[in-house]
Amino acid sequence: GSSSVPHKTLLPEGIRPGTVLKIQGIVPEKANSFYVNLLCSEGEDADAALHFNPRLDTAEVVFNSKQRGSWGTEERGSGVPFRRGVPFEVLLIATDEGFKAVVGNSLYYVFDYRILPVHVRLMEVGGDVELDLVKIL
Ligand code: PGZ
Repeated sequence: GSSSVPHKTLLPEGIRPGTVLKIQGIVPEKANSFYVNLLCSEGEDADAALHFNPRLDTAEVVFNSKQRGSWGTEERGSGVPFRRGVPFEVLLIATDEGFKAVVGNSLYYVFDYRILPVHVRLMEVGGDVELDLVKIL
């Protein structure tokens, strides 16, 4: 697996309901946390339409947005469908109502839009993760 993170994918046309962002990788044995950010611009203080943040150290998966440099209200899925040392597949699907996070074969969470997907310009995957595949469908 290619392990260079952060991994950035430009989305110059934005994304729209129906867009599927597919991420396959392995959570390293010593992982604390990793993230997938859907950002509205390049650069340090970009707004985030979605911050998806599995935390192995605290056994939670945090969802949030960031606007004008400030995090919004955190949401959490129930359970942690990731394990250290185990491969995973995440699909982040833009739907009419929000971002669906599918982990493996199960719908894990729906994060209602705070920033519409048309504004997304960049997907960034980083933190403690070994990436095998990132694909826009
Ligand atoms: O901003 C991040 C972040 C940035 C870069 C990297 C490589 C990893 C994580 N994480 C945020 C984000 O998960 C946010 C979602 O609501 O929650 C905050 S903590 C409330 C995360 O901040 P971080 O960097 O994990 O901890 C910040 C911090 C530092 C000292 C004391 C919190 C408390």
